[in-house]
Amino acid sequence: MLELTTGTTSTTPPAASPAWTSEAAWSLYRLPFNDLLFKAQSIHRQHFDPNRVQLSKLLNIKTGGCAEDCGYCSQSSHHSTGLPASKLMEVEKVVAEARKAKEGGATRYCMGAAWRNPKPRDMDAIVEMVSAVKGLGLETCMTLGMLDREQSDRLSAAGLDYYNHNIDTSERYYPKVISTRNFSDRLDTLEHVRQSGMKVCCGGILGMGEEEVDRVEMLVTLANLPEAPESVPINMLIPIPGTPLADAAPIAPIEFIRIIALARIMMPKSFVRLSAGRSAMSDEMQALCFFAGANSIFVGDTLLTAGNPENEADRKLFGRLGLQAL
Ligand code: SAM
Ligand code: DTB
Ligand code: SF4
Repeated sequence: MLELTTGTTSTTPPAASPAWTSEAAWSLYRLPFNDLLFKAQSIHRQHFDPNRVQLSKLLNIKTGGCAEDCGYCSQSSHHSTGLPASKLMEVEKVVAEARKAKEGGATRYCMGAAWRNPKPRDMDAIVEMVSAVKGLGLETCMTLGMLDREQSDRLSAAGLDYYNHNIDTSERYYPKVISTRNFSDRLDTLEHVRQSGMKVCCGGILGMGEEEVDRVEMLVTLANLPEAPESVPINMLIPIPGTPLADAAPIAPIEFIRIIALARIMMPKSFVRLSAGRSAMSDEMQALCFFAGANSIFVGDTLLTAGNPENEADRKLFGRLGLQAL
């Protein structure tokens, strides 16, 4: 093999970004808490304004009746959660809601549908939603389940900025949470999204009964994707009565904060979103998450089906911490 290291004729491929090993990630995770947070905050400051937080708003454009059996989800038809299923929302209604979100300070609008994957008959309406919401001057994001390459190309051409598709947990723990698809199905869709030129929003949920090592492994998978996701939502399970995970033991706040810090260190340029579960967090826990490098949240009192802090509570929290919207 030719190993030319100088000049312009080198045949050595350019160095790939360093891969994260499980060992390296675990060593960081186990650092004394102060060392871990200091490191995360130092890295955060190299890439972001530490006092600015990006605001996203969610809208459920199609509720309930989902064919998948995700153990955490209120919208799966496999669980009895009492949530009535609805049809796909009309485009005008979506645009009206997006306009309100913009007035409320959100810069990204994320539309979610309780689907295993979009059907061909849904695509025209979806594409219209993307163009109309983008026309308001908002960044657009959708989360519609699995996509084939043709669908991701169509969404990208319509101007969709981000696609959210979470890996949720480690590959090892995945079958304990979902049986109707594989971890690798998730990775396939993420690849289609990338190949179509969209930005990737991908993270997971903590507090589903997984072990600490599963949380670290989830981050190793994310950080080792060919390109790290631009947006990494870290959700704390909102236990939903009627789902298999309704009685899962809650995660200890310090363990949650450690994962936020690790995500910041392993994916230094990504937005790390403190996502579902903020209603069950104290101001102090959220403050430590921001210190550990979280720099994005969902705003508004509803996520998809579950609650989120009122705008007024977030306004007060931002005031107390001296945070500003990005
Ligand atoms: N059907 C699409 C899918 O699964 O990709 C989009 C909607 S799904 C509700 C989006 C994400 O929300 C899930 O991947 C999961 O990470 C998160 N989520 C759903 N229910 C949750 C809950 N009860 N607590 C915390 N996060 C939840
Ligand atoms: C993500 O990681 N969290 C959001 C968004 N992506 C789509 C969804 C949270 C859902 C919380 C439960 C609910 O509202 O039903
Ligand atoms: Fe369906 Fe998504 Fe809920 Fe899973 S998380 S049941 S795919 S809506």
